Amino acid sequence: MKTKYITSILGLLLLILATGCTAPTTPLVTRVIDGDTIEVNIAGTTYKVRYIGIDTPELDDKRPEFCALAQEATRYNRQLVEGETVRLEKDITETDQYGRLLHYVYVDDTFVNAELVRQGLAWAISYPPDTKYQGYLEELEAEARQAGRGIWAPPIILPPIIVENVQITYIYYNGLVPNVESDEYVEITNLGG
Ligand SMILES: [Ca+2]
Repeated sequence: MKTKYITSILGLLLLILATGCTAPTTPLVTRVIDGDTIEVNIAGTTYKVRYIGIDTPELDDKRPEFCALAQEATRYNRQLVEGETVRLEKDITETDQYGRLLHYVYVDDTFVNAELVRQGLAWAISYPPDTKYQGYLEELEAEARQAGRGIWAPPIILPPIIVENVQITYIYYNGLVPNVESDEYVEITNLGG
């Protein structure tokens, strides 16, 4: 009776050792920070991962249209990777200036960086020397732009804003291209005599 008891305790211990003490080495996504940054757990350690080859709008952007797209990119990223085990592929550089791991991220056959660009929720941005898939990402960006998805949605006409006798008739922001404002302009009407 006693021997049987000890045997079962030993069996239980072995089971715990076999399962609980082996931390999984496959990266598991524990948190989605925004459209292009996640946290992964690899063998018990948490790392921040920044997607490479792309950039998504920032959640703290004061411009409402950028902020809304940042939220949409975060939501879509969450849908793709949250709670999933992923495959991480590096290019040349290991980490950025903030110590984040720089990676292309895959869930099964889905290339996450590319899907964000395809949906118009990320720009294809070249960060040399990490440019392995830049041609492909730019093709997807052209496709998203052509289809007017997300970042590339057609101009939005805002309600009129009147200051003194000057009315801001339309604000166009077709193509929210970072640092390049060429597709954006404001139309003003002078209502005074
Ligand atoms: Ca970003």
